Amino acid sequence: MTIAQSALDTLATLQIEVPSWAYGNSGTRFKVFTLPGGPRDPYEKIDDAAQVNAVTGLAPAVSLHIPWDIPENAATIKALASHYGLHFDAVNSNTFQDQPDQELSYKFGSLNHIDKAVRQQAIEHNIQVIKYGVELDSTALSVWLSDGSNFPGQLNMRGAFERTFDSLQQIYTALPDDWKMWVEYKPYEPNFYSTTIGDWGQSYLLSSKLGNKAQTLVDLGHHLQGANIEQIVALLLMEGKLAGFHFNDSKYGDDDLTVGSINPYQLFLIFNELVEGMDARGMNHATGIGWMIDASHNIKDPIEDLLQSVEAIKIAYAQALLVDQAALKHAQQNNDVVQAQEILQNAYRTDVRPLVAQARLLAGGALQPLALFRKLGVRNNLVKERGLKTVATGL
Ligand code: RM4
Ligand code: MN
Ligand code: MN
Repeated sequence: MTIAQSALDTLATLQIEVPSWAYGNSGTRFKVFTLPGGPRDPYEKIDDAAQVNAVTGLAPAVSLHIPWDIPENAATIKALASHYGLHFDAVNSNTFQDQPDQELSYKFGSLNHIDKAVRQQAIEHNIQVIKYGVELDSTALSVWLSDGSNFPGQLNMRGAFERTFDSLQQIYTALPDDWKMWVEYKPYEPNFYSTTIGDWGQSYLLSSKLGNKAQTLVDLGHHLQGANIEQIVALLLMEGKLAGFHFNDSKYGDDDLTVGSINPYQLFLIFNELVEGMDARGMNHATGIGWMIDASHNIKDPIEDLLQSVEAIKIAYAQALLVDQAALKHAQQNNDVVQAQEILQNAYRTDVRPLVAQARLLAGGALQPLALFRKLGVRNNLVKERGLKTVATGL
């Protein structure tokens, strides 16, 4: 079998998970723009997810953010999803915003809060999210905390970490046997001095102390500039602690831009570490980790943006599959720096778009998803059905 043939087979099996929050209105903290024909509830978000899956054939999983999208009637939402051939993957808790009916505020933290009652409220919310997830057949709880401090002296850092660990432990105990807990890190924003789970070391420390079911989630936008993300990925994978990804791209910070729009070479290098590392550990690429998009379309049509993101992931993955790993190893062992670079760049500079399109066809998708989406006038139909000005749940 040629490398291209085996890449084709593998490509068609990698499925991408799309978050429910990606379909609604978006913008920045300065301005949120209304999306014509935007989804008004979780059911319409599932309808939109079905559009992405129909044309890509490769995005059948949905990730719900709670309480933005509460599956009040799990049976109905599950039936709708399976009608479209979709299923639910990770469920996300939210203790970074105060909800209108909430008793205690998260202004000064949630799982790390100095007040036990606030921590308890946040713990119970996470356990509630697990319960929703169980009803939806999810198998992972994804936790991102904004907890931290805005000014030096505000927080005892060791105390904050210990309280967070204690809270996470209580949530961990509530996880069903076949579940995972994904611990996401982020260096800053909304806190600008310290974040309690601020980098991969802190997340790794927590997930190691928690146990086998806990792993570290890598959001590509959650690193300080210049960080070598592929190296972080390689080491987490080596330790069996890589939960998976929140894919997006960034130029400055947590910009949540379309995957591959700013630095596609970095994305390729990450995929190269993934392919090499997963093969070394005998892992199944498709099921070994979680493949999620966490981007914000900002000023684009969210469905079109997601189509671009899915394509970028597939391209980087295909290019990584084309890397001649045996030749690379040989070059590395001979300290042949030039040849090692040639091998990587040969793969990166290969136009794999026809291969990706063929894999998409094999998976039941369209040859040109974006062109088809436009030709079918999907957004216009959604505007007719839902109206020009809609209010969606979410950020
Ligand atoms: C955070 C982080 C989380 C996401 C929220 C909305 O920066 O990336 O994964 O759920 O944003
Ligand atoms: Mn994220
Ligand atoms: Mn983020």
